[in-house]
Amino acid sequence: MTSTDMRQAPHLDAGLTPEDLRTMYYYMSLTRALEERVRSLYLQGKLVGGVYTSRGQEGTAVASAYAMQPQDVCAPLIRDLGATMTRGVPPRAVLAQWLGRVGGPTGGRDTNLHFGDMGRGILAPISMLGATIPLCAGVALAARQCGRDSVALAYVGDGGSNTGDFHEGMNFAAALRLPLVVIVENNGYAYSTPVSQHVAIESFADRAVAYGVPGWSMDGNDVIEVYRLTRDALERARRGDGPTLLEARTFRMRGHAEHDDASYVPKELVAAWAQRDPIHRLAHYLDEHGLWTPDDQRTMEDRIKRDIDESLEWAVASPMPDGVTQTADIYAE
Ligand SMILES: Cc1ncc(C[n+]2csc(CCOP(=O)(O)OP(=O)(O)O)c2C)c(N)n1
Ligand SMILES: [Mg+2]
Repeated sequence: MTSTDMRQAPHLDAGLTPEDLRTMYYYMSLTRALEERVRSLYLQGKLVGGVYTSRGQEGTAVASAYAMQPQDVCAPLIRDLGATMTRGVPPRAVLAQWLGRVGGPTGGRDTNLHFGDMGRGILAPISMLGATIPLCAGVALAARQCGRDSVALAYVGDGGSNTGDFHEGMNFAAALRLPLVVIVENNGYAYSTPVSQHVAIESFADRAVAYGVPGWSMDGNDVIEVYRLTRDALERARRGDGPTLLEARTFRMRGHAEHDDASYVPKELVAAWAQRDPIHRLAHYLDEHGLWTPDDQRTMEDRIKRDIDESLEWAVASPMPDGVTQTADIYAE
């Protein structure tokens, strides 16, 4: 037996079953396929507003959400649709939301950006970047005060982690040892500004020392690593050891949004990251370890396509809001 044979496969070390890996693959692939469909609707002029996608970052969103417990609360941003869907929001709700239809979670009063699902522990994104860190610190404080066994998980971009809110929220949560996990998604850019031009640190995990909490950097395109470290951070928080700051090293494979051709991103950099695509990597891992068959993959891809086709048909059939409901849920009766 060689030393390679004697090592346990990484998914076994992380406590993941083949079924877990296939489920994560499903949600990553569903996220990408749905965003591709949305992009095509945008190009046809069938939806209004910007189209922001998470292409290349699905591994971080899906694997971190997969590590959460149902009673946990998360605050996904625009690159975290995979987390929203892994927590159970169905494609039809997402598509109706993007199309501004009554059937969407906000009843057609917004399009893509600001919807959550409190029943599934998903806070709606806030446009002011960094604001979800103190918000999630508050959610964590409330959980502790109410005796709930729940952890708050906030996602933030590399750019968003430079805001005052981020530092205040982190420090507050650390001082009170609140059950909070923060994932900084270092995707190389904040709009058109490369990371090397907006911070002087090597790793966003290094910031943790300033708050007195652990900081762990992970390969954001390796679902097994993201799952394992997020789960460990959630467990630390759950047993009362306080916050953890995680950095996910990943890459934004498209422009900031579809109106941005990202011509400022060097082509070689995109090509290098394409080699590390999280979906292809997991497919390769499943092949290599014999954890699925070509038929399993085909069946899954067919199911995703059918599901998106049917969801889109349902969303298109859902009416636009009539205007009368515009102020609903805004003012107290
Ligand atoms: C406090 C604040 N400043 C600026 C903006 C404008 N803005 C929206 S997205 C964005 C870039 C965000 O970059 P990053 O946090 O790295 O997230 P990414 O888009 O890469 O996921 C900026 C500057 C904002 N929404 N909020
Ligand atoms: Mg970024």
